[in-house]
Amino acid sequence: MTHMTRMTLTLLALTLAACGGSGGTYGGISSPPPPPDPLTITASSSLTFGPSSLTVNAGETVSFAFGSVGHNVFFDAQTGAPSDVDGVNANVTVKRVFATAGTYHYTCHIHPFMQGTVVVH
Ligand SMILES: [Cu+2]
Repeated sequence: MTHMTRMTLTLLALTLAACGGSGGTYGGISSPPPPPDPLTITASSSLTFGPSSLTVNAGETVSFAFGSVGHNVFFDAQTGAPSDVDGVNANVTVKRVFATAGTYHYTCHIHPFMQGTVVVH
């Protein structure tokens, strides 16, 4: 074997090694995580309901998510309004179904300046 031949074989071996492992697939397409439930009103420790106005479709369920500070939800007396979330609610999520189209204003009686609206189409 000549010097040149040995050189060529060495380069060929290196080239093959560098290519090793290529051609693999990228695996399955991972699906994105599900979006957070958009029908949630969060009663925050900064004493606000967010979003202050939430629009839903009739028959949909809205989650009222209460954080570390206790709150409640009292709807203005109105036909079609769901039942109030009375008492002091902290670190809990309470669901209410809005079955009837309308605009429902509510207030936290612990913090009367905490108010919000659910608009039902
Ligand atoms: Cu409150």
